[in-house]
Amino acid sequence: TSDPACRIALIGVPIEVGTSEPGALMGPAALRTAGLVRALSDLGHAVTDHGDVVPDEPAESRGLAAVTAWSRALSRAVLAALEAGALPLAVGGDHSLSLGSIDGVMRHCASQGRPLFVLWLDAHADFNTPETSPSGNVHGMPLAALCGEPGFPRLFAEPAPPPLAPSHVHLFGLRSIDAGERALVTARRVGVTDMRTIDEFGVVAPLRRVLDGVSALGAHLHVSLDIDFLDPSIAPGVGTTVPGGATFREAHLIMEMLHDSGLVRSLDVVELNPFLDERGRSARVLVELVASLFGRRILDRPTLPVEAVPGD
Ligand code: 4U7
Ligand code: MN
Ligand code: MN
Ligand code: MN
Repeated sequence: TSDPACRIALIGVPIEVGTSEPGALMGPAALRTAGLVRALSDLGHAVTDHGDVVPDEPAESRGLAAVTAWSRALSRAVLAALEAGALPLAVGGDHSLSLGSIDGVMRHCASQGRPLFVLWLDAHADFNTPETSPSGNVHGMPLAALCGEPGFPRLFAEPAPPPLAPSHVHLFGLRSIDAGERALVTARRVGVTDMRTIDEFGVVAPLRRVLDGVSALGAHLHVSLDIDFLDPSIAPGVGTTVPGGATFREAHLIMEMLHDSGLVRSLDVVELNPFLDERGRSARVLVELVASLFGRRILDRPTLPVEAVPGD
């Protein structure tokens, strides 16, 4: 995204079979209403709206089988976008959609022999398995499935790509984790910047460390932005609110740093629930943040080293 302009493939994923709170299926429509395409094309990007993904089989019930029907279709759309040289932007929809988007990205990376790194901006770890999940909701499980934890039925089309390396996943903004997933996240050595770390060090130092690692790996960076990463006071339109999230300024700065890094090659924006929102506030905040990730800035200058902070 450091190029002056890029091709962006917008893919709507109105899925809510991964959650027990109805309303997320309205997310893509709300983001379009809030002006997502316009915000990105105003920055000079060539945006193609591919409309909404259609699941492979009609999926009415909740759970893993229904999510699979969506994720296989989304995986193909994401892979096609990457193969066409575009940056896929999957907008949801609940977080189970990342099973499909990241499966598509993994296939692309495997074909290029390129490592993949996933930055997970979320209040939650989303590392439950069907065994550890207290709720049974699939939106709390995508990372465990992608990292090859046992207990999942065949989610991905054959031949499935090799699983995601847990050491190439970084949870950023974590403040709610269940006992079972905490044990897994620790045992698998998933990278974590929790809210306490952000309280102590701010967002800049931890994120720079992550981005330096990604750049040293030469990896494709996939960013998965769960709206509950943000504090519910600025983004109330979400089913699973957890107090004590990122402020608007923190989230905004993260987006600017991601843009400046030039490393982001694919993006999910998930968990917006317009039915729970207040007059479109949360959708508008997300559009602002996505625009910052794609290069909207106050003045033309990159992130500065601390010594170089402009003064008088
Ligand atoms: B989200 C939860 F138990 N961990 O598994 C679960 F707290 O995509 C919440 O991050 C999952 O919003 C939240 O159900 C999923 C719960
Ligand atoms: Mn999530
Ligand atoms: Mn979450
Ligand atoms: Mn949520």
